[in-house]
Amino acid sequence: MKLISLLLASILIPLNTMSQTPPNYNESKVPALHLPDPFVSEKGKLIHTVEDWEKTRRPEIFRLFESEVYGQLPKDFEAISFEVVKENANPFSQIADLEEVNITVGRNGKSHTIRINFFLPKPQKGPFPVILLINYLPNYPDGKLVDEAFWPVRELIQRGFATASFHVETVAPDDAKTYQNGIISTLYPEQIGKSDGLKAFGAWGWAAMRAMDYLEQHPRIDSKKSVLVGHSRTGKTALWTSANDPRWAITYANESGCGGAALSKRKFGETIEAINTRFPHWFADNFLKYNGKEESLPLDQHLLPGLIAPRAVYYSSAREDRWADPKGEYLGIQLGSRIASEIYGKKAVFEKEFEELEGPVHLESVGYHIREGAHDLTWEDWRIFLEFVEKNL
Ligand code: GTR
Repeated sequence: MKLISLLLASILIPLNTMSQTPPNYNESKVPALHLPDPFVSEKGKLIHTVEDWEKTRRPEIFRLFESEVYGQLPKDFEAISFEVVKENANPFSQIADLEEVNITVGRNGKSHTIRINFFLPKPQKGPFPVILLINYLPNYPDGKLVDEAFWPVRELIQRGFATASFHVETVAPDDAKTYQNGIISTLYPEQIGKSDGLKAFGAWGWAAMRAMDYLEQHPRIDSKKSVLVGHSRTGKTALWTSANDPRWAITYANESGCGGAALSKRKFGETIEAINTRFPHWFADNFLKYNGKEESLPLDQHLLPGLIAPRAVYYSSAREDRWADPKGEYLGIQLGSRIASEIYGKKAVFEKEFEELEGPVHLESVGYHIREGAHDLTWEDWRIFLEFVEKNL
């Protein structure tokens, strides 16, 4: 009996969180929420207009996320070049052209190369809208192209999208010991050791920006119609990327949970301490200050969609993915969409409470769905999200 319950515990709780406080999955134990007001500046000024938002409040919130949560995402470099190589067979040669692109970036006499795999519908010339997926799955490293369930290239091409993906390992390895062995030590070594320095999420976001540099100059791409997609850890990354880079028209974070869509102060499922312990290379070192002290965070994730507004933001959850806190993810977009509606005048009010949701909510520039099942980016997620894209791109 004891053995069975031990086994069960190790299935339900990721192993290295077991030494910490067990995760809370009980709604009645969620603390009362005291969330910072997006519409009051640090000096107490009420924020009503686009100008007040963009000149005063947005920069304050951006700096807080940069210093306390994600760390810096440096924008400077000296040289960038693109080289199309041919290393793999095109698995979709009937319907798409494939470009395997090496993007080489130079700074301070050093350079680093990342790879994107890029499919364009054929025989049409375009220009096409484009969807970039940030991939991290270990079994689909760069160059090995696609897992069709996670990245449904065929369906995207058939619907008239060009689509690209890069793997995070070509930028900054997803590993606490080796994450600096990519662009961080090569291009931005001065960031190492800073409490708000560049970490893995910033590095992956930087790579999404370099992919956009390529897409933007591509004659067959309409980069004004661009969509950035990430799942889970790369959903968190996608949100921070779009907060830094206004070139993305739509940003989609699937099941991005703690440090992404979900409110940290709810302490439901994965907590700041749990994520910082298992993944110390993801967030700025300053984020460690909030381990077990979510109430002292001077922000929460409901402020993140506002950094992307008035561009579109989409979240989704899976019912069984309680570790990512589906209700906290919904609240993140429900509260976060207030910038789109109250500052930018979009029809972006989520009227239903989480418990009342019956189907996807697709509003002007913001949307959300929850599906049955476990943590994953599935075709069902893509299919519902694409309905939103068709309305909002
Ligand atoms: C989990 C982690 C989450 C999420 C997820 C993923 O183990 O706790 O924050 O990022 O991994 O990326 O698959």
